[in-house]
Amino acid sequence: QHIETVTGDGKSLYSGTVPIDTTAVSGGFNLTDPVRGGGTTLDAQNKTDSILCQLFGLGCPTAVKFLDADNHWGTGLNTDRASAAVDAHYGAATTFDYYKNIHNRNGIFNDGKGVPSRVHYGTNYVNAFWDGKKMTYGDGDNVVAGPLVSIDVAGHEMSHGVTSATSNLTYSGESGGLNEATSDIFGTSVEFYSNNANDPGDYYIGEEIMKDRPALRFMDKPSKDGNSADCWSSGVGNLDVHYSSGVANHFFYLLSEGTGAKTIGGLPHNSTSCNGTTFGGITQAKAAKIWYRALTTYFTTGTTYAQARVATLNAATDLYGAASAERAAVATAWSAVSVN
Ligand code: ASN
Ligand code: ZN
Ligand code: CA
Repeated sequence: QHIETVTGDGKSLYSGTVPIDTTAVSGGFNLTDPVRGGGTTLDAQNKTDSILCQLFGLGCPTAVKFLDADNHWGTGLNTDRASAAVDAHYGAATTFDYYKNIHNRNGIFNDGKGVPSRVHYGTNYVNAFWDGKKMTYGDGDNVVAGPLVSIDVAGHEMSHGVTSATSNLTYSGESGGLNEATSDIFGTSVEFYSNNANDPGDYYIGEEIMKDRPALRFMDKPSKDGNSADCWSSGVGNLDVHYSSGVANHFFYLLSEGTGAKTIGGLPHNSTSCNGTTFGGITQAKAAKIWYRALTTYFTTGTTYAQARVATLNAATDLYGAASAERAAVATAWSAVSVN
């Protein structure tokens, strides 16, 4: 069977001019990706989902296809509707490729299918979300944030789908923090994987979208956001999941990069342990391999921080051996965030 593939390009808001895979239709091209299971990017036309739609799928607004005559999409400015769609389409494709090429996972559900993305959801909507089936991005309010279509946010949200399809970490308590951290870990890993000079890899979440602060979250020192925990303590599970995630985000940073100050992706990073130890990292790529194996092999719905330590140690043994430097580094990094 011959499958005709069409590569276009687009001027994105955050990642420069990027190649995008599209489909030829009458009058031009639409944003359906024929090489990644038909993932398609749609215009939500500033409508929102009613409660009935959210709960029962009733009366949901229609999102419409984008059409481009010459397959050169967008202007790179937030004044046309296509540019945010280019970012979302590129984000979905890069996340698909990351899971396939790095973790041998064929799509969010491991079924080879792409997922829909909707852009321009609501008015001044400062969020993005995964609803179990598809991606949705707001345009932001241009005061707190611009359009929420950066690659780390795309990778974060779609990784909620991977978590749901695997360990299904419950979205409250310590498991909820681990769920959120998993999305920050893989959102960041997708950003590194994209290897894009306009948005190079870093351990900040949402640095491209935020307008009133440098980023939404900081994995080197999560408390820089004013709310997140750097170190485990009893009761950390009572925090909002976006703040209890700090312990695992800090662990992942320390495992990847170690302690000390460095510039990564052009941004300042400076991490210290909670117990006074100093050490080096094993690289972001190795840390992500360990986290993915723990997520898909050892984590369960109720995994706690103490159990995540055991799970990642087991994952490191599987991947690198019981006597490996990588396994020892996992123990050192958990101890450095007070998970003993
Ligand atoms: N953007 C948020 C998140 O992914 C949406 C939510 O509250 N789940 O964490
Ligand atoms: Zn999340
Ligand atoms: Ca980032």
